[in-house]
Formats: sequence, C-alpha cells, structure tokens
Amino acid sequence: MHAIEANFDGLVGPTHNYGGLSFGNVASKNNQAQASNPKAAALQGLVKMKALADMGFVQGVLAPHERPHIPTLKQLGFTGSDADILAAAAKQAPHLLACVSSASCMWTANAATVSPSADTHDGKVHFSPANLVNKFHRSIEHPITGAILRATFADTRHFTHHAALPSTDQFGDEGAANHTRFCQQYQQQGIEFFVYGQEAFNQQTVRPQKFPARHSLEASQAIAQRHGLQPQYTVYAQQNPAAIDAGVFHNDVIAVGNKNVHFYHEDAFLDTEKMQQDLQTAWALSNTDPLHFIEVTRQQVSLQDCVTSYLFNSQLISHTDDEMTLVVPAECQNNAAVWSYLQSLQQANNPITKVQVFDLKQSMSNGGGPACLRLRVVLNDKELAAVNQACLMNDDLFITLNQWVERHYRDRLMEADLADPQLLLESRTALDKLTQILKLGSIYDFQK
Ligand code: SUG
Repeated sequence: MHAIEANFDGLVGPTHNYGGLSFGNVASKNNQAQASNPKAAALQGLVKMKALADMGFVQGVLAPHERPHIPTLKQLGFTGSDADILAAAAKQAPHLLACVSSASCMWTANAATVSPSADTHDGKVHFSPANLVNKFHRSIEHPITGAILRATFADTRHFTHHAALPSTDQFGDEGAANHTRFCQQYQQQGIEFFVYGQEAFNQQTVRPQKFPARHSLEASQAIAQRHGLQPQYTVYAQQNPAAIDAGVFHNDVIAVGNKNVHFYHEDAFLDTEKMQQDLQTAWALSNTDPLHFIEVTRQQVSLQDCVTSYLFNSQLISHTDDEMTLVVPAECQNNAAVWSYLQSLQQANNPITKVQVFDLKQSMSNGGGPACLRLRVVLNDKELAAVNQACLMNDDLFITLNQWVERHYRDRLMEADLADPQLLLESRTALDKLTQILKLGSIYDFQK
C-alpha cells in the first residue's frame, strides 16, 4: 500500500525562553539570558509547517507542554498555591524554575523514535517517547509527549505506543534526532539507522571528553528490540566523539538522510567506512538501485560552520519520486562557505535539486533548526486516515493557530517573567483552548 512521510512539527509553547540549559549545545549557552519572543517563535514555526503543507507534504502539529510545570516543582518539595510555588522557586532555585519552564518540547525530533509498519514485527507503527535523561529540563517531557502521541495516533489497530526507556544515562535516548530510515519507497522495507554517542555499559570504548554523549547504543538496541525490527535491516554507528566535543550534541546536527540519500559531514561518524559498508550491506538485501552517500569534506565546510549554520539540521524531503529539496535555516544563507557549498550541491549529480530557506531564528538561538522541529512519521493510506485529522495542517488550521498565537502569546520574555503567576495562567488558558482546536482531549495535568 502507498505510503508517505509526514512531518509532525512541535508548536512552540508560550514560555519559549533562553535558559542556557543545554551543556554541549553551543547556541543554548551563547544565548542564555537573551530576551526571547515566544510569539515570533511560534509564528516562524507555523510558516514552515504551512509552506510544507502547501508543497503537498502531509504536515502535522504536536501540541506544546504545560509550562512552568508545577507538578515537577511539587515533586521537588515546593508547596502552597501555584503562586507561592513559583515565588519560592524563583527565590531559592531559579535554575529549577527555568528548567520546568522550558519550551524545549518544540524540538519534536527528540520526542520519540518512530518505526513505520513496513519495518516492524506486527505491521503496526511503533512509537517510543525518548527519555531525554541527559538534561533535567527535557527529562520531564516524555510522559506528556506519550499522551500527545497517543491522542494524535489513537487507533490501536495501527499504532503501538511504548513507554520511555528506563531513566538512566545508560539508556540515554534522544529519539529520532539520532535515527534515520533509508528505503527505496516509503512503503517498502526500510533500513533503520541508529546513531549513538557512547556504549554505556562498556567503559573501555571511546567517548567525548568535553561534552556529554547523550544517547547510548544500549538505548538504540532496546528500541530496535521493542519495535520488532529485523536485525539485518538495522544498522548502528557511533558518532565521532570529537564532533560531540565541537558542539554536535545530536547526530542530526551533522547528518540527514531520506530514502536513498545519506548526506553527512566527513567528521560525523567515528568510522565512516564501516557506516558506509554496513548500510550498503543492508541496502543490497532488497535494492538494486544505488544508495547515495553525499559526504561533505572539512575543506568544503568546516565542522565549526556546520555547528553555527546547522547545514545538516535540514529537512531532506522528496518533492518528486527522485528529486529532493533541502529545507535549511537562514543561518546557512548567512554563511558564505555553506551557501556556496549549497549552490554546488544543487548542480551536482545527486537527487538534491532544490534548497529552501526558512527564518527560524527564535528556535535556532536555542540550537534547534528545521530538522529539530519535526518528527517524521511514515504512514500508509490507512494509517494516515486513522490519524487525528484535527492535527493536520491546512488553510483553516493555519489561520486558527495564527489567531490563537496572536491572542495568547507574549512577544518578549526574560528569566524574571517565569515567576509571574499570570504567565502560568496565560499558558494554561492557551493550552486548554489548543486541546479543543486539535481535539486532543484532556492531556495536561492542569486539566485533570
Ligand atoms: O536538547 N535545546 C535543545 C535543542 C534540541 C535540538 N534538537 C535536535 N538537534 N534534534 C537541546 O539541547 C535549550 C533550552 C534552553 O537553553 O533554554 C535546549 O533545550
């Protein structure tokens, strides 16, 4: 049965701010304490979603989470009314208040790992929310992420939802940001490619020295196991520890793949040759057409330029059966080396024939480019029909969500504002309305 790849973007939440919370993510650190603009952030995201929908792609929306998250502050010992809790947290532990206020769930590439039904043992689409255990502010995402995914992909005849893996570094899981699927056509058996930062249980293996390896091999193996993937179509590769130390905290900052194309930097993997061989071996099991490796050299684009421009944090999407568009952030246009490389890429003999640029500065300033903002879900016709249709982008939803943002979002937020009880109220009012727009039911703690 015919299948497509849908993108489900995270709608930026009303508390989007620059908390400097992600050690190892250069943009997050560099922009700490800058004023943010949640309204602009949400509108920028909606423009990208609508543009892809207008190009004919299936585009979904995933709702933001309730923030500041009072239940987490209660779990940490804060008591009293919501206003008391906010005031006490702001005074005693402002870093904790920043963590429970982050709008980081916008980066839905980290929401979960998704295996299409063509690859899984029971012919269903499998979802595993990522535990995101390496960063406290993200480790609180998975329960509500799971609830949102279940409300979006509710039909148990087609969709299987797992809980997150155990919340320990040994099973550190950052979701689809470290997962790529190669295939000839989306409905066919694919190769699921898992990239990890460290082998957690084997301390003898190499790992980064400066910044954390957020994702473990053991997490990827457990995901493959529970999704029922076939071992011969499952490939693992280790990230280059030096790249992590240079600020490549997720593999999707330095590599992206789609169908028969793997586009990556020469410094992305610990053993590039092995990665190529392992993918070729799996590919040859069911394909005769070539798998394209587009390797960008240091000379063409330096590792540092990859990190600042987010060249590889692009969406690689098929606009025809054999031509692809690369959706890049505006930072690529502002970098002479990257922009010149992108011109040559479009002229070269490979499936990438178009480049499309989006202004996502609000998200980029926290280290989140176009690819971070979307979760890819391959769906056949029946599965697509079973998705919660209220979450799919179209002209009406675009207008409704723009009006919703205009009504409920602030255009400036600083750290001190996070303690404002009015912000909590605004956020809850907005989300309550959103659950009606997207027909999600009561998914938030404050709605229970
Ligand atoms: O996990 N930034 C996110 C960015 C995630 C990008 N996602 C992918 N590459 N797929 C992170 O580091 C920063 C929040 C702050 O500092 O306020 C943050 O969480």
